[in-house]
Amino acid sequence: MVTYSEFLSEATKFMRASEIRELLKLTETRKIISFAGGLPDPQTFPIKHLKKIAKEVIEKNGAKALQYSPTKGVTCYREELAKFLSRNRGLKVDIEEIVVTTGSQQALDIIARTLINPNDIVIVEAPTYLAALNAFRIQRPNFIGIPIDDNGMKVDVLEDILKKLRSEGKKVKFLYTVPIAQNPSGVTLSPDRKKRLLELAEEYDFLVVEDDVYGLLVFDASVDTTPLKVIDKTGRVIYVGSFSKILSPGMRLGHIVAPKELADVFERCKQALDLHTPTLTQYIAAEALRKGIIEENLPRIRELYRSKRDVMVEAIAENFPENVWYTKPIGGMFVWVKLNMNIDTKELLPKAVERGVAYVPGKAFYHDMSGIDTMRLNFSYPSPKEIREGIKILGNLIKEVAKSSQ
Ligand code: PMP
Ligand code: G9A
Repeated sequence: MVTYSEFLSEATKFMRASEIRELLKLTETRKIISFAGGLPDPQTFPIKHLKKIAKEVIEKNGAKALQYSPTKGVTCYREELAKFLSRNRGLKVDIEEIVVTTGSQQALDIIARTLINPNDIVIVEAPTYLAALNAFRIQRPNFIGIPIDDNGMKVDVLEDILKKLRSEGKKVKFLYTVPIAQNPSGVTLSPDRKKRLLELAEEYDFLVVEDDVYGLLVFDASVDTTPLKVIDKTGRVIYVGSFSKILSPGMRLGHIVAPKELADVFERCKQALDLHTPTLTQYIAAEALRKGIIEENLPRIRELYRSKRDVMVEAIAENFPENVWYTKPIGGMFVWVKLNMNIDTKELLPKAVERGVAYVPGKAFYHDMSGIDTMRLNFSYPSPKEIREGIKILGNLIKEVAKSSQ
């Protein structure tokens, strides 16, 4: 008998199972209304276009598209990506500042590996994207969480913490933020706070990792969606993007945009991880970008998600107890709920699943596993009918449990 645990590295102790991925196994095998994983609605995939492009790419460019390719990414794809980011996010970048990653999840892993030493201070929103916490955690940072409100991270609280850290002789390595339509809460950082955040980064000398995966999924045209990287004048922002939410997550196309000196370090790190992101998907995406397919599709995706958000928010207002607090996101894929009662949403989950509904308990989105009475509800994947049904089931369950615990 081999005792495998004796052979495992120290690092494995810090590898947490992702609640989202574990729930995905459950929702894939059971007939259930899933408000759990942040899956795009498959209706948004431009299947017809991609079928045609994939065929053309293999026929005309097969020798290159099926070959190994550079670690930073296929040149023609990075060129198209740079143009796309300029047109849609106002970013002016040289292709040497771009590292194409295997999903933006890999970007977070690369950033963790190249920037974090054990015990370094990493600041995150509380709550924040749980798989970012899991990627960072393996490098053993000390997390500090900053609370959020309807205008995103509370920058005044951040400032107080930075002052205190400085008085203790401590420095922050980087701050990770999802400024627009945040995962999990759906809130968006206000323009004043963006400006102040960058001033603080300068004053206290830390880097900012901007995760912009929902930056183009905003339904309310009046909201300012300027990336921090566009406002940044001093090169402190490392920008992370992805085509998972606006093209296809299965293609696994993410990217980091950073000053060349850093991009070169990220490239070295990626060489050891997977040599490069699949060449074929980069060729297909380059052609999709050239043909303007994503831009053509975006208004339709936004409208679809806006209408699903409306259905969810209305259903919550109708079916959940009155003192529950929930966000009304201007974009993205999630509504965040705080029950404001003595209910542990992790304990509630098996009961919800028994009744045919899944969600992600909020705890895992907190660096310190607080937020016991919170939950994240995805509205992009379920149909409007399922949203109405599922929220009703969940609302009734919450009311029952609240009553029985009184
Ligand atoms: N960042 C955030 C904030 C996300 O929500 C996600 C996916 N849910 C990712 C990164 C990773 O996405 P991908 O690897 O598919 O680009
Ligand atoms: O399937 C995944 O793990 C990606 C989704 C992320 C999320 O639900 O936040």
